[in-house]
Amino acid sequence: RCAPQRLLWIFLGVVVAVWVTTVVVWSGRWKASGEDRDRGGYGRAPRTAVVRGDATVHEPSGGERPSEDDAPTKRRAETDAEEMRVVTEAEVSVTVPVLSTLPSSRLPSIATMSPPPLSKWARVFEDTTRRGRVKAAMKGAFGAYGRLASVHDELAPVSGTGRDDFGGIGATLIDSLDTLWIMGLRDEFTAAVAKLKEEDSVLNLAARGVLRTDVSVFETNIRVVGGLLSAYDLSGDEALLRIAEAVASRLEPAFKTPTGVPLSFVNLESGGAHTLPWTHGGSILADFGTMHLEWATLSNRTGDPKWGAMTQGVFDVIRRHSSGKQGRGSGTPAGLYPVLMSAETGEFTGELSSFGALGDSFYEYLIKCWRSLGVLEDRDEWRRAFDDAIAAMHRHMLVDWSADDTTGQVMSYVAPLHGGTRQATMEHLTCFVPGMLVLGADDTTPERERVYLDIAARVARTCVEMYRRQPTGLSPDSVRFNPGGGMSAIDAKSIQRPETVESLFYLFRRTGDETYRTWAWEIFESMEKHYVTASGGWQGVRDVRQVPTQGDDKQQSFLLAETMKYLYLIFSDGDEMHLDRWVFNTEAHPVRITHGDVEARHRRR
Ligand code: DMJ
Repeated sequence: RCAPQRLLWIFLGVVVAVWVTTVVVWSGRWKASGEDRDRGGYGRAPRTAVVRGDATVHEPSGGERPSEDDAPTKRRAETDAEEMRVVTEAEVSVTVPVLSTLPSSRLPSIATMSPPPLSKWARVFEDTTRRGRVKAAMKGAFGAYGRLASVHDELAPVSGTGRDDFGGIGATLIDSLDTLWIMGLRDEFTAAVAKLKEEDSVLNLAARGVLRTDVSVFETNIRVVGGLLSAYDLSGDEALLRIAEAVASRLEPAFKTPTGVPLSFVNLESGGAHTLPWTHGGSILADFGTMHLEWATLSNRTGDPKWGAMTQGVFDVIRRHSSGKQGRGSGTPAGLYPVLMSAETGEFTGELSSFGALGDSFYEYLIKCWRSLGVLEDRDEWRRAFDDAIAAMHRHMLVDWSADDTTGQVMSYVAPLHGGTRQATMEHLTCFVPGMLVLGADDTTPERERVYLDIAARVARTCVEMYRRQPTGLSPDSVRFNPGGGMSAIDAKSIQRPETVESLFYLFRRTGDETYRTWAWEIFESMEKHYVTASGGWQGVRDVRQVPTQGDDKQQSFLLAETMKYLYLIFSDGDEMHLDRWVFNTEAHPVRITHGDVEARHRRR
């Protein structure tokens, strides 16, 4: 009897439900598109990001280039209770900057970042006091350079003059830019950029090819091209990108070899290129193998594919010619590479393979390019080359030589191989290895992750020990490991190198273990005690075994680019230069991680 009435009520209920749903959906869409316009109107769709309980997703908001100082929008997972949870984000994408002034044929289309990888970084917070001390040290060192050696490559802080060991192109000024920016020293940054941009600045002369000087292709790439790219990514000043491209074009003649593998030095004016006499015509692995991060980034930012194509070509030669030489002939185990190569034939030469001088940053760039370059040509090959190298290093080079009395922590070192024979030595340069392994431990199998982090901790402990065993608290440049757990200096100088504090920075960001900060602080205090001179500039120490110390009257440009920066960042909040957003080149110049298809579309034909 009541059926018609009940049907009418059901019908009215459905109509009301449909109406309410429509209103809710449309008002949501209107609101989202309004927010999108407010961000600069790139029309990106809202996305959903999955956030681990301990992770922070903090991509910068929309259309403008964000800066670390601008307090980017941080969206924290509100509770650690859940292991994983889903967070709806209006947008988690970043626009790769493009130059609107470039001819349209060279413009890459806008590439969109994928959601950031689910890295396992610890949540760490700023230590304001210590960070402030590092910043003050940077101010002192940079101020002395500016007063006494401005636009020279480096400062001689005791003589009060400049030195030009990198071709006289103002290496320290360029190397310092991003450190100044990150530390919030914006007046100094602005003044430095203005000086570099002057029509007749040494950098502009170098970029125009009117400076008749030979420069190292590697050093100019990591310091100048890398430094300018980083300053561009941080500040958005397009002039810096243009100068970086012009400098790269002065390095380009070094690549004009039968294989496309560059020679080590090039004349900025004539383009004449050569190798170092002691290499007997060989190019150096750590030189030609440490360029792709910068040159692929240059292609990405300018839209000109040729830079990345040239250095991808070098990787192709390395892979093509390595298999024949590994495991036989040179005595280099499969997975590792001799440190010299003929640019004529592409054949590896020499007997040394090493994670120290001549080899180091080649291995570092395998993992950094894999992790950071978005669509990387032969991407799996880069990762495989890295994992193979670490497996070979583990098997043939890694030695446990002692253990910490208190904690029981095993200490290991990474030895170089001569003709396949392991040497009981390690250079301070090799102390970058733990940091590299922390990056390699991300986004891999649980087993590899465990092994990489374990080796990283063991090698880092040795590097710290290299400092602790000296009366100065400074590490020798290279050491020998003696039977019975002893260590002696081979090269006793200490020249403000960054590698140990660099690794402590990565380990701290990954684990949140305060021990790494404590060790970094010990090192900083030793450095400050022995390096600072009356002028405020810093100098190296000739023999770390002797107190009082004798200085070397040289303030390294990498002190300002690397050592100061990593020390500052280890005492910073984990969101500052977050490692899911930035990759540091081998001179510690951060460039924004690019995900997307720009490189793929502009790939060499
Ligand atoms: C820096 O110039 C770079 O880190 C390079 O890769 C090798 N090491 C020096 C500083 O020690």
